[in-house]
This record gives sequence, C-alpha cells and structure tokens, in this order.
Amino acid sequence: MTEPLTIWTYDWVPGGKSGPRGFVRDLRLRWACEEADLDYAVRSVSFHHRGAEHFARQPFGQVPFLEDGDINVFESGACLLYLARKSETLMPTDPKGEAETLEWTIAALNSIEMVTVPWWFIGLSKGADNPLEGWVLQRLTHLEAVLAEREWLAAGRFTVADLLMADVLRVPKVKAAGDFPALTSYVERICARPAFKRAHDGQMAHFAQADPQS
Ligand SMILES: N[C@@H](CCC(=O)N[C@@H](CS)C(=O)NCC(=O)O)C(=O)O
Repeated sequence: MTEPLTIWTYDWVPGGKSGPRGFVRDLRLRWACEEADLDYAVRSVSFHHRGAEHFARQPFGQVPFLEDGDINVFESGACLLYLARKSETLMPTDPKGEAETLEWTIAALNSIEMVTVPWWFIGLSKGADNPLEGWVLQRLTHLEAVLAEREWLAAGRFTVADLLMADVLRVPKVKAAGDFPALTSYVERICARPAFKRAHDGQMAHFAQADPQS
C-alpha cells in the first residue's frame, strides 16, 4: 500500500483578525490535493520551537513542506509543481499547456507575491507612505489587463497557476489595494471552488484543535 502524501504545517498559529489562520501556505498544498483527488495527511511541526529536524526539511524554518515517501520538497511553489506532475487536473501534459502553467505559476510567485509580500509587511508599520505602493499597483494593473480578457491564466482552463495566483491575490490587503474588477471576480470565482473550501476548512480545524481549551 502506498503512503499518502504528507503535508507539513505548524501545530498552531494565532487566530483572530490579524492572525494568519486561513492563509498559512499549507493551504495551497491541501487545495491542490483536493482538486486532484490525491490522498494526503497533515502533520505538524512546532510553531514556537523550531528544531534541527524542521530546519533539515525547510532550511528557513518555515512551512509548508511536503513528504512523498522518501522525497521531501519545500517551497510552496515547488510543492505545487511537484503535485501538478501527478495530475492533469492541475497541469496539462501537452507542451504548450504545461509551459503556460509553469510561466504563470512562477509569475504568481516571482512577479506578484514577490512584490505584495514586502509591500504588505512594510504596511504593517503604519508609516506614512509605502515606497512599494506604486510597484504593487503597477503589477496589479498589468494583471488586471490580462484577466479582463480571459477566465484562466493558462491553457484555457483551471490549472495550478490559478490556484496559486488566487491564493496570492486573496490576501485582504491585496484585495483592497485598488479598483481591479477583473481581479476581484477572478479571486471570487477561483475561491468559490469546493476544493478551496475543503482546504480552508481543513486548515482552520487543524489550528483550532490546538487552541487551549478554556
Ligand atoms: N517562500 C515560502 C514562504 C513560506 C512562508 O512564508 N511560510 C510562512 C507560513 S505561510 C512561515 O512559515 N512563516 C514563519 C517564518 O517565516 O518564520 C513558500 O512559499 O513556501
């Protein structure tokens, strides 16, 4: 019998309005498995005490990471592409469809999230102007033009690139960055998929069961 895939995340993260629950990146992997009907288990590393074993699997002490038998993968984007090779639901196998999926998956990470994460982080300090504001708005404007013209990023249908891009764009601060109707309806559409809800519910339940009982 083959072992199910194991998605590793923290045992607990803070909840509430400003906590990261519902946005921890293990959700991307859960979502991909749900879309592709891949069997998976979820296991935890300590949020408070990140030990040598954790760093041996994720060199930055972050989550998620993925275990598939004796194969270990870190970086959510790499994990998604690894999973995508197991199911055409996530990535077509024809060269053109695959190339489009790869380019938009990397674009989500390297052209959008690479800008939105530092912008969001700087914004937390509530200083006057955020020096990355213009850069974020420029990237979102360009993406808006793409998504005003089509329903999906790659291959004319849902792929792992949409999963990742929607996950990057659904962060509340990013959603509120400006008036981007095509991006808004794209995120709503992609996140309305039942697989997203199952993944989200799964993550919320995982962290809630570790809350101290009052
Ligand atoms: N580039 C990494 C980023 C991972 C990341 O930021 N993980 C967060 C949780 S979503 C984390 O572990 N944060 C704690 C930390 O950075 O120490 C990926 O996509 O996997």
